[in-house]
Amino acid sequence: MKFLHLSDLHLGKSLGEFDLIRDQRYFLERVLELIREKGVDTVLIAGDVYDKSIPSEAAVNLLDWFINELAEMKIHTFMISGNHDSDDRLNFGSALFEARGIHICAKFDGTLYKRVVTDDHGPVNVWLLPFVKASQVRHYYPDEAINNYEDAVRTIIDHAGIDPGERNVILSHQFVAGHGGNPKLGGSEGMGTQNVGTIEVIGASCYDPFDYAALGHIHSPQQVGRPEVRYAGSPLKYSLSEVNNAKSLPVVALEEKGNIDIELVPVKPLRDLRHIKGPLKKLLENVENKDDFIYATLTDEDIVNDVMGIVQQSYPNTVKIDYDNAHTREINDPDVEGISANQSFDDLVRQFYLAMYGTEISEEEMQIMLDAAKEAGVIHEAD
Ligand SMILES: [Mn+2]
Repeated sequence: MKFLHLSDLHLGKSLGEFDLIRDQRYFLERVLELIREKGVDTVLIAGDVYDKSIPSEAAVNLLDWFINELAEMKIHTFMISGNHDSDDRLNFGSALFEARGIHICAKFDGTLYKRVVTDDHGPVNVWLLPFVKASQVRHYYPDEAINNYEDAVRTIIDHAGIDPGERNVILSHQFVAGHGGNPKLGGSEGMGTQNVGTIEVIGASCYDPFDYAALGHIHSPQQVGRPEVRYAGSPLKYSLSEVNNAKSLPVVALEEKGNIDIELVPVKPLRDLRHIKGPLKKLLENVENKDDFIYATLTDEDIVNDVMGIVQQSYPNTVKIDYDNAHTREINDPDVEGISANQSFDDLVRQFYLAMYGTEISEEEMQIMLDAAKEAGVIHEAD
């Protein structure tokens, strides 16, 4: 079996005001090329197929086209839902699609869904676990102690009756951490930082029974623990924080039990997302790949009027412009000299306000600060 691992397609997503559907179509065309080139027979899509629970028409059309192409090419395709997908909508037609080798499992019904693919070395069990919350799993296993997401996933896997002597592959969309700590986030996962290090984190050892775990959820491609427990990552840079995040696709040859080879194939986007930095004049001197998405940081000391309009004449797909100059550095790194430990709360607030706004704080605003500080326990009535 030779499979290609995809995840977090987020079909229908935009970057700032720019629609990415052309870029996503381009990516999926490259996937089809890669399938032919590498002799891939199976495609795994590990959730967040769509960007929204009610996807756009363009996104639905794109997925429709893609799975039709896969079916025509007789590629076994396995797909689960992620936290961005609507379970019911993604599940549409799944019973009918089975007959054409398109296996969609978007709704958790209490059991781990299994399909068997046979190759020259015998059967490969492909297990599909759509995104689940602990509460959903508790409903099916009322007698198990399920206090967090790890308990939930372990319970499902423990009840699946996995034969460790056979070859087993799982698709799962969860927040998985290795022994070394949490995975490196891409930045466009769309989850709050409060999720990191809490009940949603699942230890990579949950996936020990599997020869390969095709994970989705984290947008930065990486292995978690061992190389065979892996996030494919999103196909495109979906946020400015991913500007230096090189995307790749795992192409995995699963031979007989214990013999697995993972090749990471770099992905070249239709339009890259790049960060450029320098004085405006210099940045616009040598314009390269003008259709790329641009995040520009200007080092000019003076603010330029209608700077977006000016930059977009050279780079029409400019997403964001900010400044790095003496003024912004002062705001980001205020001068803390001249503050001493025995200054009163009032004095510190007055000083800070003056530094930020260049004017004295009003008595009314001061009172709001004092009330808030008392409520937060920063100062006490007697202070
Ligand atoms: Mn995602």
